[in-house]
Amino acid sequence: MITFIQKNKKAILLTTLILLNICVAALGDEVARVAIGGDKKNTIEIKDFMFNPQTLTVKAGEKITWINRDDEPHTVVSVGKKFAKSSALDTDQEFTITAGGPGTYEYFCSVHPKMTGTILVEK
Ligand SMILES: [Cu+2]
Repeated sequence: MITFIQKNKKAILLTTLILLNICVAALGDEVARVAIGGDKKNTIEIKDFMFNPQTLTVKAGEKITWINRDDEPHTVVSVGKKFAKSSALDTDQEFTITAGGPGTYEYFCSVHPKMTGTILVEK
């Protein structure tokens, strides 16, 4: 009888450990996904002479990154010079700013002024 209980306890302990392990593995996966998502979250792709997304909503203090996926050089220039402008971005080159206070920030590409985009900064 004692032996049976002990075996049973071992089985329960083992099952608990396995379940715990699965939980930790799942959690680790989730954390990794969030980290990747965090990186990509405020990214604006420049492709086919367009900023995508055209309007991006972020929170004050968050980072915003543009990445040029075209073979043409593009720039990011703030209307009214509300943030520093980029240099001419080559293919796959990135440009990052930190969002300022709440408001609407319009920008364009100085090489192709018809290319425009908007950043909405929330509190
Ligand atoms: Cu351009």
